[in-house]
Amino acid sequence: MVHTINNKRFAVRCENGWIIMAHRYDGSVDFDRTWEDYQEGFGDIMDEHFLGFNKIVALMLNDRFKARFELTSWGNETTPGEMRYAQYDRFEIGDRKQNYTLIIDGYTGTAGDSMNSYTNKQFSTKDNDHDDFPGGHCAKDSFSPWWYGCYGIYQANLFGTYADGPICPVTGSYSYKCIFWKAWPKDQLPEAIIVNNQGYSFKEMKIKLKPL
Ligand SMILES: [Ca+2]
Repeated sequence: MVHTINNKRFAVRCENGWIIMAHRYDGSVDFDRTWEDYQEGFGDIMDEHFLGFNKIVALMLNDRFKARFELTSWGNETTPGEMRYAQYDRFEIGDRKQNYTLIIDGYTGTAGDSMNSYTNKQFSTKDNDHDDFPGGHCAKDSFSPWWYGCYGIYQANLFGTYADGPICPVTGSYSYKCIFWKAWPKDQLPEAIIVNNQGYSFKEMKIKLKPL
């Protein structure tokens, strides 16, 4: 249970002092949801869920946070799945008036830095377009909310479609529609679909926060 300085009380799931902000591992919860859903949060904190911006912003008012993105690959008959992470020493999310603008910096980790292009980007959902692309609507076109820039710099899409295996079944003129991370993994798919890892979809992803 968290009790913030602005008098909000809510339950969170913690792991070694890290608060789970988002968790996906079986596709049981749809992440292509509305702006209001992302404000309120959805899913069960013990299962797949997104904590919700109302709570995340309350946390941000309380403390300064670092963030850790954990990605687990599927593996195959001979190689087990592997967990790698990207940690950021600076992680801030602006309030509702700022459309939950992300500030992210200070990468260390093993998964590569696929978040650097998203700093200073506002959040978009299928019903609320705040991306940098005047001619399109990235969240709607990609079936996934995110802190979008424009099409040319897609690097990560962790709220994309959940695939039941490593190959993203969602196709179209642009890929990157499943749980995608540009920097990893490079060697687990046939050559034809590993370009920027756009055809890969992770088995599990977690975004966690810890006070500095
Ligand atoms: Ca747009």
